[in-house]
Amino acid sequence: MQTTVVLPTYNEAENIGPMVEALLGLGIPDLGILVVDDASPDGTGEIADRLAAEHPGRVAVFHRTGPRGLGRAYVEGFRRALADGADVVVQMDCDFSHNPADVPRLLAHIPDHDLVIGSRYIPGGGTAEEWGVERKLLSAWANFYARTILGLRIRDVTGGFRAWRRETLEGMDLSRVRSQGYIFQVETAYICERMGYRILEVPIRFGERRKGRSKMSLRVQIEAALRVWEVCWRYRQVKPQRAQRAQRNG
Ligand SMILES: Nc1nc2c(ncn2[C@@H]2O[C@H](COP(=O)(O)OP(=O)(O)OP(=O)(O)O)[C@@H](O)[C@H]2O)c(=O)[nH]1
Ligand SMILES: [Mg+2]
Repeated sequence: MQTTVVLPTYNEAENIGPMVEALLGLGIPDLGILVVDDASPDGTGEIADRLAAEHPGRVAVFHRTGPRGLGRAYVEGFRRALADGADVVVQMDCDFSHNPADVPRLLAHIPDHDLVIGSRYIPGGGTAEEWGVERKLLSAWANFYARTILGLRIRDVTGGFRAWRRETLEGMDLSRVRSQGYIFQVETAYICERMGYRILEVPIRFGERRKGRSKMSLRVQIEAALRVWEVCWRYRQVKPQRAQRAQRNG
């Protein structure tokens, strides 16, 4: 089973090396890493190239040009991973907020599920201890807001630590994903649940970013909140695959 971890990076020069080493150090057979860098001004892309040279066949780098954005980077990264033969695609942040040691716990459930989510909002999960009350409330509120408007059962719809089966990403049709930024997480969770895929959440502790600066701003957060409504409208016709099949058959 070939597993590809897609790591989007924008100014993660101090984190990319330790993250790649930590992932390779897990000892997961057939694990590859695809770094998707958006021309980071801090030289993350060049560091990633050196890592790829040190670990041929295990680490690859995709240098995006043009407008940057988390959603854009993930869509193109997922496509590349599938084209290169991945059976399972893992997505995670590169700043150690997602603990690489949790990857095996996500992968353990992939044989019986179409999507496995590392979840902060189920018993046993949680957000960074370093966060103040304000930041914790903001994160929980954003998640509650999105899942309530969209009527989702998934508890953590805004997080970005997930393992996807190849068949799920193919069935969801990545070409319809429109999100350019952080709302990508909500959009893909929504499509997946609406289509009736088997989704499991496993608890994770989200940590504070280890090094570097945050790219999240108030403007980005407000934009994401408004985009939830757009996602709601865009996929109103999407029905579970099983229901569609049943309708066609009879
Ligand atoms: N390729 C690419 N990666 C991005 C972009 N924006 C963010 N990322 C990466 O996506 C992951 C999550 O972004 P973060 O900036 O950590 O977002 P966050 O966790 O909500 O906020 P902080 O940790 O507080 O910065 C990190 O690995 C980032 O480097 C982008 O425009 N392009
Ligand atoms: Mg982060």
